[in-house]
Amino acid sequence: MSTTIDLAAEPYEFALAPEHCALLIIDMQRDFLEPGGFGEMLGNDVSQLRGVIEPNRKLLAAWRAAGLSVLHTREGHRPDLADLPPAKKIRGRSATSIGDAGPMGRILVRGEDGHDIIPELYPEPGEPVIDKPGKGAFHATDLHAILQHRDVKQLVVTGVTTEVCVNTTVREANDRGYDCLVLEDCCGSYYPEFHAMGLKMIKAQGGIFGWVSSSERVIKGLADWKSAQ
Ligand code: TIU
Repeated sequence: MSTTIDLAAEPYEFALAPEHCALLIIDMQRDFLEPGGFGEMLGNDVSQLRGVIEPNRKLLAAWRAAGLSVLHTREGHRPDLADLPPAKKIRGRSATSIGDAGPMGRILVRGEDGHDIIPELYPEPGEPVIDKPGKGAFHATDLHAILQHRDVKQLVVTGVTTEVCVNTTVREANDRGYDCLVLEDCCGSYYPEFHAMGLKMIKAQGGIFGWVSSSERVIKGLADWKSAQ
C-alpha cells in the first residue's frame, strides 16, 4: 500500500510520497558558510547563513531515521579549472577569484578544505554527493540520471543560497518534471529580502516552480508516518 505524507505548504498541501522523494541539500559548503571562502570573496557577510545549519541538521537526522534518500551538492571546479567558464572567473572584478589560494585552500576548487561540506551536515556513506560547476545542480552533472535510477519524482530542497543555487536548481528540476518542496527555514541568503522574494517566486502563480513549507512540518510528518507503519 502506498501512502503519502500530507504536509501543510504554500500555495497548497504537498503530498510527499516517501518512496519517490529525495532530500536534496544544496551547497552547504565551508566556502559559503565560513570566512575566507568564495562567499566572503564575493563581498558577503557569511554569518548571515549560519542560522540554517541547525534546522538542516535536525531535518537530516529525521530524514535518515525514516530511511529516505538524501543527496548533497557542492559547487566547485576541477583543480585544472578546465570547467570554469572564463566569464565566471572574472565576474565581480575581485582581487582574488576562483582557483586562487585562500585560508581554506584554493577558492571553490574540488578537494580543497573550503569546498567540502560543513561537518554538521557531512554526508554519510551511500549518500551521493553531486559536484556541480554551475549554480543549478542539473547542469553538467549526473543528478538527473541518479534520481531516475532511484525512481525519484519529488525533491525536498534545502541549502544555500535561496535566490542563487536553490532557485536555479528548483527551476531546472521543475522543467525536468520533478515536484519540489522548498523548506524556508532550511534555506538562506546573504540578503534576507532575496530569501523572502526567492521563496515567493517559487510558490506564486499556483506554485509555478513548486511548494514552500518548513522543516518542522516535514519532521512531524515523517514521525507520524513512521509510527503509523
Ligand atoms: N553567491 C551566492 O549567493 N551563491 C552562490 O554563488 N552559490 C550558491 O548559491 N550555492
